[in-house]
Amino acid sequence: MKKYTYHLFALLGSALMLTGCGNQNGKSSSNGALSSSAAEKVYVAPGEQDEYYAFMSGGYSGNLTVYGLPSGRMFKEIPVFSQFPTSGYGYSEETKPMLETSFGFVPWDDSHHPDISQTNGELDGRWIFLNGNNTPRIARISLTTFETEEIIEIPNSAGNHSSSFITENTEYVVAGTRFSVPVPQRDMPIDEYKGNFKGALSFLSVDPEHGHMDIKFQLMMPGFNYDLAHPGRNQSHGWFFFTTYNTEEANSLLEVNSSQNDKDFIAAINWKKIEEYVNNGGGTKMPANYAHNIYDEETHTATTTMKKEVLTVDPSDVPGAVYFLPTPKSPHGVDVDPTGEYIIGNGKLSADLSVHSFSKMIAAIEAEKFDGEAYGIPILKFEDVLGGTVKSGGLGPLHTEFDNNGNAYTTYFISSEVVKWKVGTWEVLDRKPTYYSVGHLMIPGGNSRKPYGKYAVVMNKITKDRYLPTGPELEHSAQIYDISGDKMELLYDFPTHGEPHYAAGIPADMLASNSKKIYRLDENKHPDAVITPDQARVERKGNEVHIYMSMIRSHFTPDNIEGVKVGDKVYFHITNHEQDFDVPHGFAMMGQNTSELLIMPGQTKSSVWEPKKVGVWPFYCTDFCSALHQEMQGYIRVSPADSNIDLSWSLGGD
Ligand code: RUQ
Ligand code: CUA
Repeated sequence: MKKYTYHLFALLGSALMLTGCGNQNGKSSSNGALSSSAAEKVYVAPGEQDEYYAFMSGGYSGNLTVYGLPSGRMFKEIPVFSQFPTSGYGYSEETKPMLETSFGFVPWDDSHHPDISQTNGELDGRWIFLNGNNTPRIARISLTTFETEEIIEIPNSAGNHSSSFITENTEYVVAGTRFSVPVPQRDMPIDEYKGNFKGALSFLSVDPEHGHMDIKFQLMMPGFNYDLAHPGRNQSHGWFFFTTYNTEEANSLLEVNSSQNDKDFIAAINWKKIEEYVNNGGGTKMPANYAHNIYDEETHTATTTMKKEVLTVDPSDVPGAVYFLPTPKSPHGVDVDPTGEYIIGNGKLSADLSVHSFSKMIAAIEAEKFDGEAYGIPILKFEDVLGGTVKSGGLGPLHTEFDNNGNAYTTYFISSEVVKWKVGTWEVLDRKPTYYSVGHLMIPGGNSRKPYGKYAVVMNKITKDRYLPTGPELEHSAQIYDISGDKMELLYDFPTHGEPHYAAGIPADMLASNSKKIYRLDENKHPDAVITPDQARVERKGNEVHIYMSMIRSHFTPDNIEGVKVGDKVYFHITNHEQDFDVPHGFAMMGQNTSELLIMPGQTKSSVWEPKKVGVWPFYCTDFCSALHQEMQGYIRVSPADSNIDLSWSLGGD
């Protein structure tokens, strides 16, 4: 039996390769079919601007990229979980703490799901959240500075994948574990997984004013894999839905062993009920160790606090808070429609799409119509909660988003297509091929109460022949469809950096006018800032040398420094005195074992240099800032460790 199933999956795998990439005959149909109006629809003339921002997760780049829609032009890469030499993020002394964890400095992660903050279920444009999958973390990025402002580590979690999704008023950002693990972590045989590992679903409260995150509670669920999540909205606000797979609790060869059960579950969590329980003193405080890193915009500096405790909740202690909805085998995405009534959970190996009904779920709960329980959690009956089935003929449904006309759009990985269907009638309205093997899709506002519609961006896992070849590695590919008419129209392909799993889109006018232009020098509270050039100086403290420097077009103050010795630890503290938009200066020191610093107008950044060789070593500005950018340079004289050259500094001989 085992062998048989194994072969079945091997077969399915090769079918996937065939159908996934078999659409390549599309070369003529995919290109030739495009009308000239498609070109017009994505053409943003020189000097004009895009209609939407799209924030694409950077996957294994650990970062977040910012694109314009409909043009598909990339505007920026925002460093989040990865060191980023382009700006010095994670290299500068101020930002190194952002990447601290309980495992020490972790300069990389795998980010999957950006989600924009909401008020009353609508995008509000304040922050965007992003998950770190590998070393479980959640980041909050400001949508005024487009900088990462906060990262919190998630204890008791592993493979932080069903994250980072937010509730209707940004009450919580939710982080679920993909891999269940021993809680607390301990040395134990792997094959004792079943019944002993736990799946932590973490609810992080978000301070409404500053956005600061805090783990309010962790729900300790059975040891399944919690793959994706989405909040309820409107009538289902107060609930959160998580897909599970591996309800078999297998610990090896999951491609076979976790596909034994005909149905897995969507876990429905009444977080309001648990919140109330916790607010009344419920839950168990558990020792933990996790990093909370906050970047302060006034001091331009991040600090790390190690937190020592987390509040855990056992679902069986809060009756009525957690239920399981049977869902066809190994579901991946779970998506809730704008009305909050329908919960779409997809068996990712199936052809049909089952849709759960929230009101039927509530009715079944009230009637106590259960079909047994799992670890004390009641299981509802599939038929009792089934709202409808989309019979589409596609294969491998993954993710669904919604437009503003009551339609849903589902991606099918195995048959490489996106299928449009009507919410409520379950009728398939249209289908279009994707090139190739689509994962998520994104419609601006498409996971809120108020989708903006107009465009759908699908994110493909395989790129193949879409662009000129660039060696074995190709960037992933996104495709934009016009969804304003009855039929979807493919408009454009554009490459995306890293692997964009999910994305979030928002109308440009909600962000553009709030985008920060400079940091005001008179508000700079960095303790090592040089606010006026006469504060520039060099100080020695034992073998530490601190250089307090300013920069403005087109010189550093000071630019000649002597008296530094081999064995010293030299700190550069550099303040950019520009107060004009779009005039950063860079700083790079020859032989320094770190990246450049890219310093924004009014900002202070620091880095360390341990000179190893005697000589006169140059530094320079890395960002072409004026006609005399090449003149923006300086020298540091490094003398032997035992030299008695006095410390001195100057600019233009003074
Ligand atoms: S996903 S594998 Cu959101 Cu479909 Cu990460
Ligand atoms: Cu400053 Cu180039």
